Amino acid sequence: MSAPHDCAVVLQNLSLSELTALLEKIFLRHGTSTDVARVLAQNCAGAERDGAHSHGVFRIPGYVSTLQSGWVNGKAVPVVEDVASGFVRVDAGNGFAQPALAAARDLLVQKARSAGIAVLAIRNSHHFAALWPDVEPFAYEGLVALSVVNSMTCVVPHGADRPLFGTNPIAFAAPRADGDPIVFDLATSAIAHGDVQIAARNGERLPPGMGVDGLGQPTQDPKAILEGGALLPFGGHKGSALSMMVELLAAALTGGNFSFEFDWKNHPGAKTPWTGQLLIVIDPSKAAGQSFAERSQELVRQMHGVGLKRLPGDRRHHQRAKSQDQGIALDEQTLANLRALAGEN
Ligand code: NDP
Ligand code: PYC
Repeated sequence: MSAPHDCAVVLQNLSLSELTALLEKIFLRHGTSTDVARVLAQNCAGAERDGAHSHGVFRIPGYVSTLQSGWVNGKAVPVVEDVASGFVRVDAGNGFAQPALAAARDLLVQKARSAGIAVLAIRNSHHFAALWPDVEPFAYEGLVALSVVNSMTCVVPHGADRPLFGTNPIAFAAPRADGDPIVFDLATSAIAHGDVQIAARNGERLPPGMGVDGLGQPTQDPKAILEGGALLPFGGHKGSALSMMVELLAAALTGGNFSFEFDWKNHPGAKTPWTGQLLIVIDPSKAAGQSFAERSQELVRQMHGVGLKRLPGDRRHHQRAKSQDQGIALDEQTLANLRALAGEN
């Protein structure tokens, strides 16, 4: 959606609340309920603020075309079921996963604090966003959280000939005593599909080992991957095993679709995978010994002690601080496109 940032590009800075309000207007105008618009706008604006560009405003045209195609229900009301002392289920009603999480969140936290651990299984849901926003807030509340979501068939399992898995990210968040939570969020493919689209748009080649063309031959051309080719898992058989685990946890365990089980060809413009999502939340105050947050702080101290300069999540937090200080920079064309989608010009 954005123009490449060269010297001819004029940037405009928006506050988080300005960008959120603009995105909310777009979602509402394209058929979501007010609750869904609020949740998705906050998610997407937060990703842009943190420099998570593959899942920030770049995704807005995809959300809009998906809503227009009738593939997703933008007004779905999630149905939350309290099924066991440590297990919550949500049927997202063919709506987005984030409002389903929001609807079940209080019950999930209550269960995690009383039982020490709780699972949230979301099915019949669409996840088109970064995964870290789903786990990071738990760590700010002193909880440990892990989430997985499957996506759409575009990754060849290690040793196979054809794609089957989704890009299937895993996100983890843990509190620490003296700093922002420890958070990582990674696709189990060698590169996220969104980054392949951005590389194709910018006319860039990919590093080797990311994907194959339509004949199954290695390629560094993002267009060849997008047009009939496929991605590879990261780390060969290891990433492939993790991607398989994500399919099992996010789909088989939730009652959602595997990445290969839905067919959107009768909905031109549909971009959001119709799958499932699993969250596991742990209350570390139930653990033995010194406080978990002190222990995780010690681990960070030791990692820095052996020369580590950058933890996962550090880049986002630096960008977040910069955005809070200077505003969220969008190029003029991107902003004009967003305003047009919001019906502002
Ligand atoms: P990256 O490879 O960019 O980053 C993965 C993780 O590693 C991040 O936590 C990142 O931290 C960290 N990291 C990156 N470089 C370093 C480094 N040099 N040292 C230490 N840590 C580092 O992410 P992906 O491309 O794998 O995924 C991008 C996004 O795509 C994710 O948010 C993911 O959730 C999303 N996605 C969503 C899907 C969906 O179905 N909804 C499907 C697939 C992906 P930092 O953030 O600080 O850079
Ligand atoms: O970047 O791989 C990706 C992705 C899939 C669904 C949403 N994002």
